[in-house]
Amino acid sequence: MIMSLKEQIETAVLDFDEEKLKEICQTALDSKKATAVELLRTIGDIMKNVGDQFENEEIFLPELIAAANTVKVTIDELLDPVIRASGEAKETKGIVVIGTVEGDIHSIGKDLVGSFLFANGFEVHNLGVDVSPEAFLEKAEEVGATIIGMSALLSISMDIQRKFIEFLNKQGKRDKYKIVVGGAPTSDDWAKNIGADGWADDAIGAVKLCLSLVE
Ligand code: B1M
Repeated sequence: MIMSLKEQIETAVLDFDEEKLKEICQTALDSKKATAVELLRTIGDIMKNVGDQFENEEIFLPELIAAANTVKVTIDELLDPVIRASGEAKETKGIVVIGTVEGDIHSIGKDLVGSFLFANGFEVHNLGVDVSPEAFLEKAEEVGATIIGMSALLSISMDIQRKFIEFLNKQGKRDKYKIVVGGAPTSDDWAKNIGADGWADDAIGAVKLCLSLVE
């Protein structure tokens, strides 16, 4: 039986086979079967399914960690560099500083958003995970950011998004930046409540939102 590209990727992720996943993605890129952005989107969909399996107790924490580590290698070592190289010559639409908030180490969705923004012409500074309000502001000031994007995947860490906006207000710097928030427990209402400039449900929504904010 011939497996579709998505099935091949899914099998490699569920087998935690880092080398195989990288090889499948490299072959798909070389043969122009898929672009790096399409591969990223597919990996994102698969991780959502993996998350559902975890929630339904079909798989357990060690497997979840292994799947997440497997996709991270391909994203960091193959897809992100390809996307970055393809975007080098583009004119910058805006400068985005993005990270996952303090106390939270979920990186996959945030990286997806960062890569999509980059692929759509933004200069992106990805601060990684567990980023303090001070570190967000310091980087934003250093690079002259237009937008600060905060990701939060935990109900307990999303409050840091609110605290960051408070912190910016106290520093007298709130009006200097557009603040975008996202992550599974957040919502449009939450973004409005905390005084953010926008919320996006997924990476494509984040691109649309950021484009609208810089227009
Ligand atoms: Co954790 N985790 N996790 N986890 N994890 C969740 C989030 C959880 C919902 C699972 C569950 O229990 N049902 C739950 C949170 C519950 C809650 O608080 N509401 C949870 C928990 C509890 C935990 C731990 C506490 C578990 C433990 O140790 N007991 C622990 C926390 C550690 C910490 O952060 N301090 C933990 C750890 C981990 C792993 C390390 C195993 C791993 C992360 C590995 C990594 O990222 N490198 C992990 C994973 C993989 C998940 C799930 C299964 C999947 C997350 C993911 O990657 N999704 C997740 C369950 C789920 O989401 N169904 C879960 C795929 C990704 C493409 O989607 O991240 O939603 P997502 O990003 C989307 C959108 O949200 C949006 O766009 C992205 C792309 O479409 N988006 C933005 C995200 N950021 C955005 C920013 C924007 C705009 C849009 O603008 C700036």
